Amino acid sequence: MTILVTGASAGFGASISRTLVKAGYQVIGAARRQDKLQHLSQELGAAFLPLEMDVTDTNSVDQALASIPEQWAQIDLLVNNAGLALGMEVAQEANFADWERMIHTNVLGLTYVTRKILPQMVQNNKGYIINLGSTAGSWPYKGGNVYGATKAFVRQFSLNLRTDLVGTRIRVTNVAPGLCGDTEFSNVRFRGDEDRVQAVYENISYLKPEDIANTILWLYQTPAHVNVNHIEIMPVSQTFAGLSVTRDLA
Ligand code: 8X3
Repeated sequence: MTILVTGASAGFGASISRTLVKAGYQVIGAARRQDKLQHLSQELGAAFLPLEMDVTDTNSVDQALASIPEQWAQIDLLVNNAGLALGMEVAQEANFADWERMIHTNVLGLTYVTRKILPQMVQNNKGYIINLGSTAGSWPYKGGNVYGATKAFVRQFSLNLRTDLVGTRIRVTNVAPGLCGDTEFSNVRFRGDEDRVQAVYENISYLKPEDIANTILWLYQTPAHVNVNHIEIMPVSQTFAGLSVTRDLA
């Protein structure tokens, strides 16, 4: 039984791959950056198969999936982890190219990989799809505009998948993490602006990638009759802000 993790070269994806290999599973780690995947491959050994794949390029996904060796080809768990946030400007000032790239990766990339893998799972009447959503998909925040909307898509797509899969044994979960550090998330979002990145995590006990990886391991190991539809995880240091009201706005 094989697990396919997208965005495996760093952050959540690398941690999920590590945790699942250590738990005894065989993991295909898909990503664009081959140098990083090779490092992970050296670390994890024969139970890890690095796979060059750009989820935003349908040809790349097709070729990558077609190149999986026979003994790895039966995907039992797909972890749709590849995704990113770009920028935090308010909508009226945001860079449209950033919006396009987030939609392309977080929405189109995730749906394309899912559409490719799902028929095999349905044919076997067995499989599990775990999508990486975000608290940003449920809780709006300033500057979250399109990033949050892509993650709301991921949450609803996960629920709708389960609806289509009625009568099958295929499980689907949306995993929605809140503030998490020790990943490239904020470096990518703020384009390497170290001061802004550090400000996000200053004096905060944030979630670690291992927290998410352990959640995914737990989900995968729940009994076959259990389906967790949606799981949201925040660090204790984070909670809700409530609605905002502007006074004297006639
Ligand atoms: C990560 C959580 O709050 O940075 O998706 O959007 S947040």
